[in-house]
Amino acid sequence: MNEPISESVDVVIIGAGFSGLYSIWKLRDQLGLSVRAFEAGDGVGGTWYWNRYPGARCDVESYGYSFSFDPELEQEWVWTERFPPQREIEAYLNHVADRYDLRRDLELETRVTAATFDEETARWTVETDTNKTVNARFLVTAVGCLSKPKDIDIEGVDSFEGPTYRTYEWPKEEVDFSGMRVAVFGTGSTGIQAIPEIGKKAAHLTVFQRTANYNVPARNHVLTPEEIAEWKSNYREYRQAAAVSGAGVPLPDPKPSALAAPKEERDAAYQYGWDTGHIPTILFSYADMLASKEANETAAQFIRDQIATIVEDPETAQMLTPTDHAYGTKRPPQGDDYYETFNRENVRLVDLRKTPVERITPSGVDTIDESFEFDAIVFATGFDAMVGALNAIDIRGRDGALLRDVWRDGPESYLGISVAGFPNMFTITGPGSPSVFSNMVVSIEQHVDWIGDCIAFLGDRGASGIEATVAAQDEWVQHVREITEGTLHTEAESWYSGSNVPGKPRVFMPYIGGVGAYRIKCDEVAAGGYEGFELI
Ligand code: NA7
Repeated sequence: MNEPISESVDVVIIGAGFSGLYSIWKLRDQLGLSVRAFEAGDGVGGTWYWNRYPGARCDVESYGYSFSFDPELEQEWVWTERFPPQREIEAYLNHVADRYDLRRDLELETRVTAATFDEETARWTVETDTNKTVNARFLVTAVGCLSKPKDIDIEGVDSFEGPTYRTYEWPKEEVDFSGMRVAVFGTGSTGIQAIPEIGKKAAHLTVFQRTANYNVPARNHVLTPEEIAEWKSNYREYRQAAAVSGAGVPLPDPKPSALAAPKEERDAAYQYGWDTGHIPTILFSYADMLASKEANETAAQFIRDQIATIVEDPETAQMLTPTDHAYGTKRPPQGDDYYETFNRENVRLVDLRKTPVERITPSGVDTIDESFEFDAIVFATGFDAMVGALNAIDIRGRDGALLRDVWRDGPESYLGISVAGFPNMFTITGPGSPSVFSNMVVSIEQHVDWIGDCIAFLGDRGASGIEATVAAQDEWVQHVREITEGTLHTEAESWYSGSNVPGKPRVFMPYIGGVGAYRIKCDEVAAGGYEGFELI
């Protein structure tokens, strides 16, 4: 900490995506606090600033994937498609930043490198890569759950002489793949969205698949004026239902058991989901879907049957058919024209389980039995999810303890919003909260509102801060673990549990108890005078 303090504020906010922008508004304009927000990108948007790859789109419906805090905002903004494309979400967040004059307290192109808690003053000192040092009473991390890309663990990756693209850091200018031989690595949600778009443009596309995935079509479409009017006339009711729902999206209650249901009923539910792009009809129609392998298998087999129907070449169809994990235990992707893309003459699938990659070469890719030549390579290989962006910052709490050391064996938090030993720090959608198991915007608003109430409470009490107790944190961690145990999630290789990153501890990180139940718990904690916390 060599630089002199350049500014002293009530709150430093790290990030300017949905959570950072809403935090500025809430804490500054509603609570009257002084705030300073930092954002590494040169624009606002967070996830939706960085992930501008072809086909990038949210899989929550646009009218639901938006702020609810201002009814005027929701009435004036027009979403044009059922599932919003990246460019429209980025435009929306720019509109929000301008409409509420959020930029005046935001510094772009500025990465927070360190944050240190001073026990004497109960304040944080925050340092940036622009040599700014800001002193703040509260630290709010709004860094996103999927914002630190995982390292590309393929030998020779730097030797390739053509252009390489990471979906997470896609150039702002359009990348023209026409006439090119392109490789794509990765068939998660990102690859599944990008592959059909790249397949349409490239002279030839080779998809290197490690794990076959269950994709359900999105059935995206341009919204009609009638559909838009319908959303807007029911918006308030929708918001209320979303806030108390399981996943931040209002859904009918699931029926008890897929196994108990007659096959015709089950298949009709799955077919409806497949035909309409209403993915919850497949994943959440039965309560035992993620609890019983046999129940899950009914949906998994339904999707496998669709793949066999769509994909013309039987060998390719077989390679695309997932058999090694239950449906929904990896983040279920949703995208249009994915399986159909493999019927194109210019698209080829390579199964890395059968023929692993040996290395990337200056001119392409060598698998154990073939050399491929490429003009460009695209990596859609995923993220160091939930903790990567937090661990990338030197966050030091009491006794100089580094957060990433404290979390060496996996993240532990109280309610996913607070960490014992790190007073006055709030982690929006942190590990241990519903976060990625929900409509992120709903969970972000709930967290930021809770933080605002908590800071107001501290003001009323004249307290200088708040800290989770170890006992409350242990109990919460235990609860998060218990509700995951006995589900199929514990068996799967997934970024939910860190298994996609070599060496990362295997801990299932999100809270799967549901947005509504979680909100009740957080409200009870607050109503009880912030039970499980100590005031400092
Ligand atoms: P994911 O879901 O982690 O997908 C990454 C994909 O990349 C997945 O198919 C991986 O296979 C594959 N991968 C990763 N490393 C390699 C290597 N070394 N070689 C070949 N293939 C590899 O990330 P996404 O970006 O698609 O999605 C992240 C979330 O963003 C998404 O779920 C939404 O919430 C938004 P694997 O399955 O590990 O075998």
